Order: sequence, then C-alpha cells, then structure tokens
Amino acid sequence: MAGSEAEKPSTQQQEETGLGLTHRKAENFGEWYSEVVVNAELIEYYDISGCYILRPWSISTWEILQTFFDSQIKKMKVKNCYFPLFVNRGVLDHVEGFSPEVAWVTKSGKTVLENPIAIRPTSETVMYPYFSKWIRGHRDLPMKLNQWCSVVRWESNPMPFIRSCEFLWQEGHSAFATKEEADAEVLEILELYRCIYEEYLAVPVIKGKKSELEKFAGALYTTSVEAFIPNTGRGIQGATSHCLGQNFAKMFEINFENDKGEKAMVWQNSWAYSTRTIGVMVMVHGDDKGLVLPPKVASVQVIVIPVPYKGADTQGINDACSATVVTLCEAGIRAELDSRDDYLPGWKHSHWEMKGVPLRIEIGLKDLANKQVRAVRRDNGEKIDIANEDLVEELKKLLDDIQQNLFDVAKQKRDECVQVIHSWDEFVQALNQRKMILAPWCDEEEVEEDVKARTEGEMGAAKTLCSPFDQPELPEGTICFASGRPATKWTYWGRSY
Ligand code: 86X
Repeated sequence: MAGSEAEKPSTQQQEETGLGLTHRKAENFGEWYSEVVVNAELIEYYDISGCYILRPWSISTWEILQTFFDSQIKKMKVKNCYFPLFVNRGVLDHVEGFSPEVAWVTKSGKTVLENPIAIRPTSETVMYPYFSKWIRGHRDLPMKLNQWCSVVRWESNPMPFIRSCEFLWQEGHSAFATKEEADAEVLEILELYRCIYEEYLAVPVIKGKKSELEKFAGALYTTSVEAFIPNTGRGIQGATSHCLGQNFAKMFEINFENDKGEKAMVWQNSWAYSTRTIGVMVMVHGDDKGLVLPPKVASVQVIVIPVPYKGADTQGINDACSATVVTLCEAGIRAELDSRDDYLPGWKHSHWEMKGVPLRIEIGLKDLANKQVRAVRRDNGEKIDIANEDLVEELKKLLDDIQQNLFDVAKQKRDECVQVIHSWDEFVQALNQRKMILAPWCDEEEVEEDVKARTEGEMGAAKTLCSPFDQPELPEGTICFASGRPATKWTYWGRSY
C-alpha cells in the first residue's frame, strides 16, 4: 500500500531514494554541513573553489532578511546607492594587513593593464573620496548610505555561507556632525542585527563590544552580535556595527562647516551583515534529516502533500489539497502543493524534511471523510489532526510555536555551553570542553595576545568574542583569569570561525 511508505525506517528510505544524509550532525559535523547545504538545495558547488551557487532556496531566505532590514533602515532615513565593483590600487593601499585576500584584474583580453584594478573586499576606499566631495556644510549631514552588493575576499579555508570567496551583504556607511549621533546609530543598527538573528533566524546572539585586538582596525570601536555553534564549540561573529570615529575623515578629508561656521571633521559609522547569516541558521537548527527552517524565513512554510490510495477517490483528495493551499495563501501563509504523481508520498516527506519546510500537511482518504488534515511539524516530528474549519487559525498558532520552540531549544543548547570561569586552569579545561567561556578580564591587549599564543594548536587559538553589554556583577577585587591583575569586565572567549 502506498500509504505505508512514510512509516519505513529512514535508513531504508535513504537507500531506496538516495535522499537521506550519510553523515550525522553529532558525529561528523563538517561533512554533515557540506551535505545539508547541497541536499537541501541551498547551494551547488561551482568549479572555482570557495565560490558557490546560491540556489532559489537560499536566496528566498536572503530576500526575506533583506526586505526586513531594508525597510527598517529606510525608516532611519538611510538611502540605498551603488558604487563600482572595481577599486584602484592607490586607493586600496589605505587598508593594510588584508592584502592576501584581495583579488586583482590584471588583463583585459590579452592586454596587460597598465594599472591593475582590485575587486572590492569592502567599500570604504571606494566610497569615502565621494563623501569628501559631497559633504560641504552641516546641512549635508547626517549622510547615511547603504548598498546591497557582493564583495570578494580570497579565502584560504572556504566554507559555504560561512567563509566564501564572494558573498552577498549590505554595507552601511554614515557620516554625522557629532559623535553622539554616531554612537546612537551604532546601537540602533546592532539591534536590527539582533532582530535578524533572534526574531527571524531563531538564533540566540550576544550583543557586545569587540576587544582592541578583534575590532576593525579602522574603527574607534566595534560592536557585534555573536552566535555560538554547540557542535563545534566555536563562536561566530554574526554581524558588526562600527563607530569609525574621525579616523577615515582624517584620511579622506571628509570635512564640513559646522553651525558656528567652523571647519570640522565628520564622525562616521559602518555596518554590515552577510549571507553568513544563512550558514549560522543551518548549523544551529539543522538535524540528521536535513535543514530546519524557522517559519519566518521559510519561503514555503507549509507543504501540502496528497496521500492517495489505490482505487480511492484520488480526485477528491487532490481537490482538497488544492483548496487547502488556496485558503492558506489567501490567509497570508506561504503554502505550496506537491502534486507530482511520479513521486511516492514517502519520498516527498523526506524531500521536504531535507529542505526544512516547517509544516507538512497530509490529506488522505480518512482526512477527507473527517473534514480534517494531518499536520506534521519539522522541528519535533509531532503529528496533529486539525479540523478544516480551524485550519488557518491553528496553523498560524503552530507556525508561531515552531518559531518560538526553535529559538528556545537553540538558546537552551547555547546556554548549556556557556561556562563562567575565574582561573587559567578553569579556562583551559572549559576550552577543551568546547565551551563559550565568560571570564573576568583586565582588558589588556598584550594579555589577549598571550592567551592566543598559549592556546595555539591544530584546533586554532582562543580569542575574545565580545564583552557583553549585559555585564554580570563584577565584585570588587575580582582578578583577571589570565594575568592575575584586577579585572575590569566580563568577556566571552572561545575558539571561533
Ligand atoms: C573590515 C570593515 C567594515 C564596511 C565592516 O565591517 C562593515 C562594512 N566595512 C571591514 N575588512 C576590511 O577592511 C578588509 C579589507 C581588505 Cl583590503 C580585505 F581584503 C578584507 C577585509 N576584510 C574586512
């Protein structure tokens, strides 16, 4: 009977269909990740190492995040723009230390270019000469620009979404008359990044300030949202919002006449998030059946699958499925019908599980007779029969519940990985247990360099992730875990991506 197809054990299904994963998340995380991003149809590998094709399934999630963020920054009076992909060498010299990552165009056809041209790894040096030209007086401020584009950084150790040689991002660049305005914007943007991770991707993050060693060298200070991947015990920077102070204003002569008629320098910020967001989501929520999409970023929230029986009322079942999809779409739920008759229901179940669709609706003979549908949750496998008359209301509740449950489970797992330590011995032990370490620190650059040197190994060194804005109490007399000098703050440490 075709209807029993779904009950077969997953290993058998895997052999029969070739759909399943051959690696388990808990056993071989790296292989599991590579397999999920391809089998879920998020990416396809390309014949240039480190470059990946982003397929509709990942772009649709990117677009949902883009729509949210773009509308929010427009409320902040940020204007979108587009600057060229190419940068002159001279202009790029300002950014030292990154040179191995820069890709160059050296020829047009067979002709060697007189001046090689770089492909932007970030756009400070492309944009800021024009900030200098466009900003004259205080009435030109604030100037807030954003561009949606891709950038290229030649990575030696690439990974889909997490570290690709080309990636999509938004880069915001703003200039203000006062530091106070710049400071406020840094936090306003950081809150939007928290929202992307926590409210959309259901990934818990920590807001905080980067150490002197880990901040963007061109910045006065750098803030970030930091996520954690329990399986590998690594932190990952989710997005950054920098206050650049007047560093670039000095370099690029971005001056203005203030309201007192004096010459002054602007205060600048820059901020970015990228398609790395998608990689973090895959790593946090994915399981041994594949991708798990939070409903808010799923382009298909509900997949409707007919369950036909031989000799039964196939037409009636198909009509009920079509009608269900129409009802759901009209109610604003992103629903699709999988009416393909050349695949068995069991194959479809595995397929949409692999793709991470939050809810599957099955309609079979019994459901038709009882005026109900069967819903199956992707996050916990729970099966719920829902009466047709309650369908929209119940599904909306279910989708909200899945969104919340994914966040709660991820936060619980993340919190279990957080370890508070006070001494070097505790630090080393926690690091070996792949923890995200919260430690009292003296905030001295040399001490972080020393910690890095002392933890260097094949797994990579430990470094600071951020000093959380939300600081636990630091009792008088608390000492730094690494230097023994007085601690000035609590800081998260760990290995990271
Ligand atoms: C740092 C800083 C900053 C605008 C942001 O984080 C937000 C958006 N930019 C980016 N950074 C570099 O400056 C950089 C420069 C070169 Cl030349 C490179 F090859 C790689 C880089 N990576 C990061």
